[in-house]
Amino acid sequence: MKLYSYFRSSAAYRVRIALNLKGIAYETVPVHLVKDGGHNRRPEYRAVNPQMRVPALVLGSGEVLIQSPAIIEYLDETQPDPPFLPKDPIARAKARALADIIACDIHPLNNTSPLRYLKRAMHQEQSAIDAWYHHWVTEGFEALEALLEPGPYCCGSAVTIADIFLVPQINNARRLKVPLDKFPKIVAIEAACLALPAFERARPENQPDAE
Ligand SMILES: N[C@@H](CCC(=O)N[C@@H](CS)C(=O)NCC(=O)O)C(=O)O
Repeated sequence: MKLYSYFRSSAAYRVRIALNLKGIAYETVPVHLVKDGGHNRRPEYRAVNPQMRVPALVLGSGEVLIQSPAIIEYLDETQPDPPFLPKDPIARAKARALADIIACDIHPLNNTSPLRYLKRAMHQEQSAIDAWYHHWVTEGFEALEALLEPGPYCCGSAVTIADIFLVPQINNARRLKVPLDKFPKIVAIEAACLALPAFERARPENQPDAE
């Protein structure tokens, strides 16, 4: 498999963790999201993913999958071991809800394109953009902190999609200097996950395109 990725992309980070947890070997194809206005906007990459975002996963068959939640579900469906969701339907819905807080309610507001739009089209100062970023991460993390069950992982003793989505979002929050002292459960889960080789190998600084 080939993963179009950018070391700092949290959506690509999710898929790197998922591939590592499943023990699937893949080749990284770096797509720089900042240089020259973003290499993701070049026609070569647009031909891979018309949405011009990373990640995109190219399967052995040549089929291209986009959108990290869809890719992660595909991996879990085609290679069920280890499972990314608990067996019990209520527990599954809860794990999905934690992942959705990040994927649907935090990440889209703080992604490269919306932040760039705030700056260039809406003429916002960097301080206002930083405040926007901090606000949505803090609000989302407050909800997560209240919902998290006793660890070591988001949903108890096994890693689930909630951890796969949470760890990259914490990395982003740290990079953008969001204070995390109000979130001891989130920080403890991050430490537990990063102690696992699948998470460690997926870290931005361990990628071939890391700067
Ligand atoms: N919902 C998508 C989000 C993908 C996404 O927005 N990726 C960002 C990096 S984290 C990106 O490629 N941004 C480039 C841009 O917006 O120009 C997913 O989960 O795959």
